[in-house]
Amino acid sequence: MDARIAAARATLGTDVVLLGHHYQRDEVIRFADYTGDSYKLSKVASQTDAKYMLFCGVHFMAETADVLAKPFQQVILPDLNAGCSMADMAEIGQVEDCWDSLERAGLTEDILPLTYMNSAAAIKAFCGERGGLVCTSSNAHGAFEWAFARKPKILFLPDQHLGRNTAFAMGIPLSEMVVWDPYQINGGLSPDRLKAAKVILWKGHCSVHQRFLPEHVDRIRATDPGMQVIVHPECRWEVCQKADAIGSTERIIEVIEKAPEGASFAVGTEIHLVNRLAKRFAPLGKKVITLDDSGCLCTTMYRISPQHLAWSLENLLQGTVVNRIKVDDDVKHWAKVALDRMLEVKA
Ligand code: CIZ
Ligand code: SF4
Repeated sequence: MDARIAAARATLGTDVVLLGHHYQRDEVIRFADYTGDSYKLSKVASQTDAKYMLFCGVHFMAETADVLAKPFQQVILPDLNAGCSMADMAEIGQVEDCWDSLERAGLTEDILPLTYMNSAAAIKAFCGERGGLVCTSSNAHGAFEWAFARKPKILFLPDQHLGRNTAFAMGIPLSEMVVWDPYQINGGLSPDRLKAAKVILWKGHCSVHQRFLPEHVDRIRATDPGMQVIVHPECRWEVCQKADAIGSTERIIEVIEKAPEGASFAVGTEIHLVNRLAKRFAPLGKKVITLDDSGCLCTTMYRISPQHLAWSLENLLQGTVVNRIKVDDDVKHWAKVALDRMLEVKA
C-alpha cells in the first residue's frame, strides 16, 4: 500500500493535496501534506489551489472543505463511512423544531445559534442564516465572546460538553445552562427554565471523549502526582474541572512541545494522537500516556485506511473522482457565511 500510495502521489503532484486530521492512524497520516485540527485544516482548505483535496478525516470536515473550496476544486473522503457520531446527534429537522419552540416561547430574538464544527453543513447554514457562526475547540472561547457581544443567549450545538466547559470558563454558572433534549417535548424544559438560561446546550456528546471519567484523573493523582493532566474540552465538565489544562488537539500538542525535559502528561483525547505524541516526545525526555488506558479509539476516523487512500488516489490517476463530497448550493451559501465568521475568530 505504501508504495502504491507514494507512486500515485508522485504522478499526481500538486494536483492533489492530502489533509490529515490528528486522530488519523499513523499509516495514513504519514502521507499528509498538512496535519492539524479541523480549524487549521479548514484554513488550509480555504487557501490551497490544488484541484483535489483528499480529506483524511471525517465527513463534516470534508463538507467544510467543500464549502470553503473554489469552484474548480473537488473534495474526496476516501471512505464514505467515516462519519462522526456526535455530528449525527443533531439533525437539521430536530434543530428547526427546537428553534420553532424557542420562537413560540418568544425567545429567538435574544438567542444566537452557534454550532461546533462537528455538525452537518445544513446546521452550519442554519446558524449562519440566523446571525450565528461555527466554532472549533480551538476558538470556542472567542466564538462565545463574539456571540455574547451580539445577543444575551446562546443555543450551542451539538456538543453539550464543549458548550458547558466553554461557558463555565467564562464565568457562567451551571445554574444558567440548560440541556435541550431533542427527544423530549419542548426539549424537556419548562418555559421558565428556558427564559432564565443564558446558554441552551444541545444534548449531544462525543462517544470517545465522554469515556474519560473523574476517577481516571484521581487514579493518576494517586499513582503519579507529578504528572500533568491535560484533556480535550469534549470531555465531561467533571473531568475538565479536575484537569490541569484543557485544550484542543493543537493546544495539547503545543503544551507538550513547550514543556521542559522530564515533564510528564496524562492526556484525555483520541488514542492515535496520544500514542503518536508518546513516541515523538520520548526521545526528548517527556512522558505522554493516555488518561484512561482502556480508552476507545475514534472508530470512524479509523475508517480511513491505506487501502481506501490508495484506491482514491489510483482512481484519480485514471481521471475518476470517487467519493466526492459536495454540499448543495442552497446550503453552501449560509454555511460559508457561518464558516467565514469562524475563520475571523482567532484560535
Ligand atoms: O476540531 C477538531 O479537529 C477536533 C475534532 C478535535 C480537536 O480539538 O482538534
Ligand atoms: Fe466525532 Fe468524537 Fe470521533 Fe471527533 S473523536 S470525530 S467528535 S466521534
